[in-house]
Amino acid sequence: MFNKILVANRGEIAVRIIRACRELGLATVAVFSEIDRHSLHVRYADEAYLLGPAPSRESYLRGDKILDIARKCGAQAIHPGYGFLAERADFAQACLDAGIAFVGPKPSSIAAMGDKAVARATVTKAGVPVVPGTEGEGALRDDELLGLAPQIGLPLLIKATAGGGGKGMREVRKLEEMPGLLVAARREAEASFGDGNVYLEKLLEGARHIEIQILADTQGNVIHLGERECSIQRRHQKLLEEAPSPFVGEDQAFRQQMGSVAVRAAQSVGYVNAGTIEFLVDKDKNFFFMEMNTRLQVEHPVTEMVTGVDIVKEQIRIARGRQLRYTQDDVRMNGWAIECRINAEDPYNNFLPSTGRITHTLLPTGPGIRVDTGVYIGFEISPFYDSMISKLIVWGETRAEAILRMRRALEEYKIIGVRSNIPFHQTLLDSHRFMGGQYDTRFVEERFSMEAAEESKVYQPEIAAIVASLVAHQQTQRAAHIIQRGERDTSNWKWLSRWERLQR
Ligand code: MV4
Repeated sequence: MFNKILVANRGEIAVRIIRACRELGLATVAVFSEIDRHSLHVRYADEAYLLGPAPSRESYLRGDKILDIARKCGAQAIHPGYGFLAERADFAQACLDAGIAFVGPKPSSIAAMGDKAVARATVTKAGVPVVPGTEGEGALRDDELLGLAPQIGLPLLIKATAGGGGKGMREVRKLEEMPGLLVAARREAEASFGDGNVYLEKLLEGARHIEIQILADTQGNVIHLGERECSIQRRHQKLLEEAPSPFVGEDQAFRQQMGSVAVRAAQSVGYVNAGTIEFLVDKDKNFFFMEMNTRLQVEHPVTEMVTGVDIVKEQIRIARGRQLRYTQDDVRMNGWAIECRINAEDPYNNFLPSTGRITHTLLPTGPGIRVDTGVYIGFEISPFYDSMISKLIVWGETRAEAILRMRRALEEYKIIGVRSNIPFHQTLLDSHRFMGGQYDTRFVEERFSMEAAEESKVYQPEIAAIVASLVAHQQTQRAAHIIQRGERDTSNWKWLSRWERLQR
C-alpha cells in the first residue's frame, strides 16, 4: 500500500493525475525538465525534482533517473501518464524490481499488446475478431509476405509489428508495387522503433475508429465504460473525440457486444488497470480489433463525463490492490460529451506548429464545461514536446446540446500569443457531416476544408478589437461580461432545427 506517488509526466496529464492524488489524500512528487521548472505540474505537486535538459530523451524518458528520485524521496508508486514511459514494458518491470508500484498493467501485458502481431494472435485465440491478414507471432520474410498477399486480397496494408500511430504503414493497391512498399515500410519501422518487422492486414476502407475503455482490477474483475468515437483525426493525431459514438448511438445491443468483446481482449493478456481496445468499425457495424493502448489516454475525460467514473482515481485504487467500485451493471452512459484538443498550430497554414509565449488567455467556464490544461499566462510553447495547449471538454444532455455548448465554449476561449486550432474546431462543428455524425477516419483529410472559416476572416479586425478590450480589462469584473458577438450567437435556433432535420 502506498501513500506517495511520483508522476512521471508533464503538462495537463501530470496536473490531472496530481488532482486525483490530492482527492485520494496521497502525497505527490513531480519531475520536470529544465524548461518546465515553472510549470503547473511542478507548482501543484508537494515536491518536485529536476530531471535534466528539455529534450525528452534527457528528461522524461530517463527511467533510471526517475526511479532514483522515487527511491530517494520515498515515493512507493509511479504513474506514467501517457506517452514517454507509459508503454515501456522494461520501465514497468524496473519499477516492480525496485519495489515500486507501477500504476498501469503488468509488463507482460504491455509487451504482448506492444507487438501488434503478438496482440492479433493473442486476442484471436480468445475469439476476438481481427481484420483478415497474416497469422501467428513469428517474423515473416518478404517472399513469405508476397506469397500470402493474394490470399488476403487487395487492397491491403503493410503494418509494423512494433507500430501504432501509422508509422511504418503502407497501402498496397497493386501487387507489383508491394516489394518496394515492403522495403519502405521496413525502413520506416526500423528508423522509428528499431524493429523492421512487418505483417499484413486487409485494408478496411471508410471505417470508423471506435474504442472501448476498460477497467480491470487485480481480483480479476474486468468491466468496460462504453465507447469513444475517435474518427476525427489528421495524420494520426486525434483532434476531437466524443462519447458515446454517434454511429453506435441508441444501439445498446451493439454497444454491449463491442464492450464484451473488448473485455475478452483485455482478459486474453490478464490485463489489470485502465486500458483501451481500439476497433475499426465498417458501415455495416462489423468491428475488428486494431490494437490495445495499455495506458491512460488523452481522451479519457469524455468517458468520465458520461459515466461519472473518475478513471485516474480508479487506476490508483486498482494499483493499491482495491476491488473495482463498479460492476458492469452499475455503468450507465448519461448524456453526451465532446473533447476538442486545443493545439498550438495554425489551421490556416497546414496545421504548422506555432511556438511562443502565451501572453493572455481567457478560459471558457460555466455549466457542463471542463478544461484540462498545463499552460498559464507567461507559459512558453516550445518545440520540445507536443503542441497541445489544453483539452476542452463539454457535457450535454444530448449531442445537440453538447455541440451548442462546445460552440459557445470555443467562442469564449481566447488564447493570445500563439496561434491555435480553435478556428478548425469552429469550422468542424459547423459542418453538416459532423452535425449529422456522418464521418469516418478520412473525413478531415479528404472531405473537410477551412474555407468556410476563411470567409469569416473579414471579421478579424472586429475580433481583434474585442480581444484588445478583453486584455485591457482582464483584471476587472467587466472582462467577464464581454463576449464575442459572432453570427453564431444568434443563429443557434436556426442551426438546431437544421440539425434536427438532418437526424430524420
Ligand atoms: C487500418 C486501417 C484500415 N484497415 N487497418 C492507423 C494507425 C494504426 N493504429 C492503424 N491504422 C489503420 N489501420 C486496416 N486493416 C486504417 C487505419 C487508419 C486509421 C485508423 C484509426 C484512425 C485513423 C486512421 C487513419 C488512417 C488509417
